[in-house]
Amino acid sequence: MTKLFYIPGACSFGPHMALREASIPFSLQRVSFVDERSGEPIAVLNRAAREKGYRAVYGDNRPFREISRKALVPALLRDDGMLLTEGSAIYQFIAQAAPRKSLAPPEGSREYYVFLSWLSEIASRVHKAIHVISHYGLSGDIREQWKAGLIECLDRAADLIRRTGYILGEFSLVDLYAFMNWHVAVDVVIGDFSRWLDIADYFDRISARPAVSEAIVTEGTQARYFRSIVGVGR
Ligand SMILES: N[C@@H](CCC(=O)N[C@@H](CS)C(=O)NCC(=O)O)C(=O)O
Repeated sequence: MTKLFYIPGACSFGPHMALREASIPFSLQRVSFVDERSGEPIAVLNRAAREKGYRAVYGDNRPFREISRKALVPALLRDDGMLLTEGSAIYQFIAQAAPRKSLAPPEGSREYYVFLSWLSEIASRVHKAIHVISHYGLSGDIREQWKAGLIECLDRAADLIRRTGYILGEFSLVDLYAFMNWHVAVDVVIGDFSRWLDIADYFDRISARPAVSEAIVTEGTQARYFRSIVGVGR
């Protein structure tokens, strides 16, 4: 059975929601962290833990590197034994594995390339900005430049949502990828939601989807903020 390696509330949350949207049978394998030297569990992977040294583990404290050399989530072990990494590839795989669910535009269509373009942009401008700002403690001009790129991308997505209800005009996995990163961007980088209050109903619509609610409940407290950020802004 397909297996998703995940960290609660991390970027593996998007593929988790997507697998549920696609109704693909899957199991979840949690990845956690231990101190490199002592082997003691690390509760939160923050900058201090990174500086001390850590190891990602799964199951019975087995090194996650045995599964994926880069040791990052999401990592999706397919039924045929292939390990797929990188969120943008995983969303494409999930959409294509469930064609009747219409989670992406038809492969090869013009719209499909717009879908790919958004996946790539969210990965490289939004998620990467969150990553470098939060994990490497960027400050000053460099932080502002990453933040401006992230906001510019989300503003363009917001314009499309205002016009047509969803980023691609109808629901697709790009909305889940944006939904998740938008929350983390507000939480970690921007600090408040006021800039996008007029599209709060979009976040309500996404978080009310059964697949999304199930993923939030399954991942527990660390995923709860995916519901709360709009409320905080209101
Ligand atoms: N480019 C990768 C980024 C993956 C990534 O940074 N994953 C983070 C969680 S959001 C992770 O596994 N962090 C654990 C670590 O840094 O050791 C993607 O888009 O999937």
